[in-house]
Amino acid sequence: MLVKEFEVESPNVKYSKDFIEAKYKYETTEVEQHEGTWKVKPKEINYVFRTSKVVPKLGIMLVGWGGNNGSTVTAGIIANREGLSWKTKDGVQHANYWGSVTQAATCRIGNFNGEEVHVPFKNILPMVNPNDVAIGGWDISGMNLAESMERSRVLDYDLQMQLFDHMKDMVPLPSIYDPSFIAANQAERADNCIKGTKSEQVEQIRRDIAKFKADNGLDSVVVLWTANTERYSEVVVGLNDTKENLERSIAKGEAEISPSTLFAWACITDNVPFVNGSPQNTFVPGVIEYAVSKKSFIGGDDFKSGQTKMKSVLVDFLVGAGIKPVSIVSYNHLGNNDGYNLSAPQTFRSKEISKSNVVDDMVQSNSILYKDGEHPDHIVVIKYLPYVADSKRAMDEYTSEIFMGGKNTIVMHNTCEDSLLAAPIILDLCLLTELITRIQFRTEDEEDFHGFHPIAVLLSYLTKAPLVPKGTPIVNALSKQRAMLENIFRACVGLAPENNMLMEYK
Ligand code: NAI
Ligand code: DG6
Repeated sequence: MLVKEFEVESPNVKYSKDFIEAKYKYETTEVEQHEGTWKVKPKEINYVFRTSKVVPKLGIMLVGWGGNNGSTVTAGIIANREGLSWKTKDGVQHANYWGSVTQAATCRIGNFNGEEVHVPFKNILPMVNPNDVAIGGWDISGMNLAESMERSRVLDYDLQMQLFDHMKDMVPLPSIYDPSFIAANQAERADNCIKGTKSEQVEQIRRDIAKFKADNGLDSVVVLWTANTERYSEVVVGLNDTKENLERSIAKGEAEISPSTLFAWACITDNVPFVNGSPQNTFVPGVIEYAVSKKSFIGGDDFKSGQTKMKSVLVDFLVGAGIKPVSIVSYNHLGNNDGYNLSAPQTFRSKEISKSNVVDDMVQSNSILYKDGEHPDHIVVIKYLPYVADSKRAMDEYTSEIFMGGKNTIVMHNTCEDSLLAAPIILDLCLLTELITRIQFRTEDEEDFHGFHPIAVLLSYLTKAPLVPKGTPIVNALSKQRAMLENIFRACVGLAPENNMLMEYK
């Protein structure tokens, strides 16, 4: 059963005009070692969560707006807003937000007369409706969004025809182009670039955001990088290792400061949340230090859409079942501009890193199966094949050691338009980022409320290589990432975590 709206009735939860305030008992454990014995001590911490109910008028600005993801997410929002339907060879299709955890997934909130009751994820806390967002952004290609949509070859023709007039006047703002960071083959589309020094480019991005906000009467803006994958920047002491050094390097126009780092710097300067949907190390130490000092949200890296999502489910299942994956071979071919850019070794390397580190926490969680330092063989191959366009093929082979020396090999073949997987993730990242800016909390010992850490770990479910503050465990397992998101939202309305114990029926 699906209920759309609910209110929690509890002495611990207060709803006022502007806030939902919930007292919440967080139960955890402390592990200690005393003279060779381990003690595990249950511990309770009392929190108060306060969520603003005032949903802002939100703007989303995409870097790489004219790309496959950018044009697809824009088309999807307009199609939903306008309630469009279109004909396909399989019948009439209606616009939807499938693939978005906030818009198309549910959470269990209880049981009514023996029937499980669920609520849309988006209705646990007040969230921006994606149909209401203003969308804009930058691209080094000046093509308008209607033609970009055509160039992408992602959406059905009949839908494209209906969207054309809505999108033909949407033209990306000029962007920061630095050929040394992306593949040389991208030069042919770079006709819309900001001139000037690195400092002038940063100032231009800040002006663009301020103008977009003013022109559209927005309360807040989230900026998200869905532009081409860059190569890694070198991290060098004195160059980008601290906030001060990075600031000086931007002022000096140092060559090793990437366009994505300049975007992040501009956003942090004005406390505009910035999310990185690509794998490169935009968040060099100097950026992280700046974001933390300004309490400005940053999140990333690299959308987790298909193959990696499966991996973070499958390896978690195998290792959690006491089965030992020993070989993981992940092969991809795709024919879109992302694949073209990734055909250069330096940009491929960024993607290889983010696709390869995703099983580490699961392997480390089970030293019955894996000796210290032992790891499955894991290889990632990406090939550019123009004919298949955005319809990426991902083939995976997982070999595991099982009972009594046996071997088990699982093979998967996934075919899907990559941008149709990424577009709802882009929406979720922006909507969730906005929401976490409205949540404040304190422990019962603290006087003042404060926000979450500026490194937005709550976005981990949506990213391949979650960015976390130093010292925070990196969680890659998809079910744990989703549980973190859901349970923190439940805490904000005073509900216990979903524990699946079902004691009522035992
Ligand atoms: P795309 O190549 O179609 O779009 C990227 C756009 O960025 C292009 O229009 C390009 O002109 C523009 N661009 C390049 N450098 C720029 C800059 N400095 N400033 C502004 N615009 C710039 O690629 P697509 O398929 O949209 O993917 C975008 C990014 O998302 C890629 O880095 C890709 O690896 C990443 N990604 C995509 C996933 C998917 O499922 N589609 C999943 C995970 C990550
Ligand atoms: C080749 O794999 C192209 C990449 O951009 C991926 O399609 C993208 O990163 C999605 O990866 P995954 O592993 O989440 O499917």
